[in-house]
Amino acid sequence: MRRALPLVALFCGMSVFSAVGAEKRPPNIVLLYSDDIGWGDLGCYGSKVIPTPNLDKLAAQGTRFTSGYCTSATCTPSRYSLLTGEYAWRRQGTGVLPGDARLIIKPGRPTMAASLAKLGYATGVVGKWHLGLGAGVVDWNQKIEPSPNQIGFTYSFIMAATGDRVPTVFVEDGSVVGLDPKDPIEVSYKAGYAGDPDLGSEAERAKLKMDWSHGHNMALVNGVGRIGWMKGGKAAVWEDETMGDTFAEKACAFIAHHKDKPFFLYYASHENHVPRVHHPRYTGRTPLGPRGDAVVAFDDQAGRILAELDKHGLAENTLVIYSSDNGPVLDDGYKDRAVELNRLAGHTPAGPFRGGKYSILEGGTRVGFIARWPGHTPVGKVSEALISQVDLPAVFARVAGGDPAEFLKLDSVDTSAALTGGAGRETLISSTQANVLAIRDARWKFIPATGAPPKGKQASGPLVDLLGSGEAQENDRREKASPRLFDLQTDPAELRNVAGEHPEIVERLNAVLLEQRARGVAQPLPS
Ligand code: NG6
Ligand code: CA
Repeated sequence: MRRALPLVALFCGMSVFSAVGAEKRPPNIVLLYSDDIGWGDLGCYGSKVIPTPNLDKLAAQGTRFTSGYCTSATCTPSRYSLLTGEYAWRRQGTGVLPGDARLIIKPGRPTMAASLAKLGYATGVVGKWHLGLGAGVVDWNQKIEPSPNQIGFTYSFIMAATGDRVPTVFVEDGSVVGLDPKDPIEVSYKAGYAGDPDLGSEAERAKLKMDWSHGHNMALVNGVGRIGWMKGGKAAVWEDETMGDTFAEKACAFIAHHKDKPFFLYYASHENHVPRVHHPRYTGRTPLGPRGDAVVAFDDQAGRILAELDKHGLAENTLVIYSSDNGPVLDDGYKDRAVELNRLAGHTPAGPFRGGKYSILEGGTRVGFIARWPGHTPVGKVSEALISQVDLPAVFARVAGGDPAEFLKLDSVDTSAALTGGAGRETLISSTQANVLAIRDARWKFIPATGAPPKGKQASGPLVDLLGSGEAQENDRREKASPRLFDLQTDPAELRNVAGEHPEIVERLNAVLLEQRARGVAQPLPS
């Protein structure tokens, strides 16, 4: 299916890509996607206590964006937008999914992977999926369809949802890996199974490898409590400690296998989502405990994948993008001491921003965003261009020599020029799972009032806010009662609401937001 079309012709009007010659094969694309890793967690974004040499090197060899965004402050909606080019808040049923949810992207819809597969790319996803599987009730003992393989991926090696949700098994091309047919798997999000331990009891909790702090008291797997219940499938159950190595190996094998034709690899690491149970070789690599050590594990995985590109001489003709699915969180349901150790080390995982995972403040969606494409991305540049992950389906179609029109009809903007040193978006919308929306332009950010009653105290700064103290929560409630406008240039932490001083800017941004909302909010998913 390799095309012989002159790429230069397809890039007509896009002089930024004129260096791509007619005979040269289209670039490979590798998307390194982390989970819950914040803007401030990487060395190249200012972390002093987490060593991330591989990501730092990637940034030094390419361009590091300071206004790169996921679309939502949680996983499923961000990944939905990333793959479809449509904001998740336009659709119902795109919030954080249980592990037995049906696939929310209907086969036949345009996806980032399908558009590249049509151009002849091998398209692989390795890692955390969290977009559902199957068409209703999944039988984990049969071939599961639809899976990523029915929406554009030619290869998939995934976990269904998250590390803290059952089923705790890998699924490769629709089949559970290592399943013993004599020990079938059952999964339930309604009730436990006979013989399940009571993870609410002190005696059982004392035996856990990592105790839970909220939720995560249902199934017991590998000494860790999870969300949902599971029975059987013992031989297929993953080991949290080796999961990162398994994913990195599968990703490298995919690259090696497809080195002779264009490929797209979506590497969706589980790091540093809870439970943060990583390989013991990472223990103590940071003063932050499992949360910080898991960021080191992610950097290592990225390093292995980048080394695999080098090994096959592929780095020159590969666009590598790094980003994260949502901002950072400290206590996300397990007692891994993240709150205490971050406080002690003075580490600010959301960098200079306030809020984190789940929040409409910048810390929720403004994440690390790095692009390296030798000969195209300016080397060692720091770019302020606005770029959103919802753009990537269009951007990837463009750089692969395809037509991004199917994504431009939705919410993608072709920001490929930003990769080569040019401008990005004019405005960008971010959201929370509860469909709270915010809009920003180069300078200003507007968050409409969400109607909560005003009470509580004043703001206390970024770190305290992320820690979710009672004070910060009170303040949050109070803030939400009025429309908020922040000058991100002078006030990146969003501490000073200047809506009253700039009614014309509020009006302008609100008009764009209303126009966008008028195109659809919380509609049913295409059935
Ligand atoms: C929450 C979980 C949290 C995490 C999150 C999804 C509890 C108490 N909290 O409901 O641990 O799993 O969902 O994270 O169970 S995400 O990054 O996949 O969106
Ligand atoms: Ca996440």
